[in-house]
Amino acid sequence: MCDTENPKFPELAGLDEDVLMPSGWSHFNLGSQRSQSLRSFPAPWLSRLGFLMRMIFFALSFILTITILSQVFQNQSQHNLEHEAILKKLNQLSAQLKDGGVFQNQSQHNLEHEAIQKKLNQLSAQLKDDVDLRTKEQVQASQLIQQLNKTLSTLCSPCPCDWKLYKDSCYHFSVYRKPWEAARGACEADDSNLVIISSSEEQKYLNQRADSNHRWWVGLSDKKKEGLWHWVDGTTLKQAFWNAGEPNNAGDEDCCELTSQGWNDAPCSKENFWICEKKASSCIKL
Ligand SMILES: [Ca+2]
Ligand SMILES: [Ca+2]
Repeated sequence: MCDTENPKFPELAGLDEDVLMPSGWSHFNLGSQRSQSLRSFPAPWLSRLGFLMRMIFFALSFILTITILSQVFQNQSQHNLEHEAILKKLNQLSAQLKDGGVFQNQSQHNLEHEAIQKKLNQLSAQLKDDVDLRTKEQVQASQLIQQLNKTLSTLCSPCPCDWKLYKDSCYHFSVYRKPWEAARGACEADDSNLVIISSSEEQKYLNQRADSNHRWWVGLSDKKKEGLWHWVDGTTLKQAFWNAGEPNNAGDEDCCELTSQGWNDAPCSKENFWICEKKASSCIKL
């Protein structure tokens, strides 16, 4: 017989709706009518709904667990790879250190450094030898130049053969007499001029060289203007060596003559010996 009064799940038939509903549902105010509806809802459906919810909760929990475990394993795998790479590098360094690779490179560098230092020392020694050789050659060249200059000085004649050399000038003492202008002309014909006395040393030299028994024309006159003495090169007289009381222009005396005592103004027409002067030739020096 089929008993419709007995439910298929008799164990649920006697339970209250608060027991069959999920936790917390009872807090909702379903009202007496809703409560009445649930009481009239068939018990098998309530049982199936609870089972379905448990399955969904279980499935979600399972998926979440799988996801977390997958992430953990993935991170662990990456860490393992990094660890393996570091370990591999350490093994390589250990092997290199073991077979002396590092020290071998250092030793090679030391050898190269020693080779470079040795080469530098050789170049330095070679440079010093070159400098010593250059110095020796310069000394020899200097000695040779001095010897050549000495030889040239013996060959060099700064003055003509019948002229006298004093400092930078050559002097010619005439052997006959002429008036002042003719004597000046004779000097100019010989590429010189009547002597210009420009220092006490020159004056002393001429007094020593000239025959004291004669009087000698020098290149000084006041022919252009009385009392204003000029040298033959146009310069005015600055340092004079007149005899005492001279120049006195006694009888129109406009030309200067050298005597054993000093200078005297005398008539230019008077015939005297004369002294020519010209610059000495410079010998070539190395
Ligand atoms: Ca005069
Ligand atoms: Ca005089």
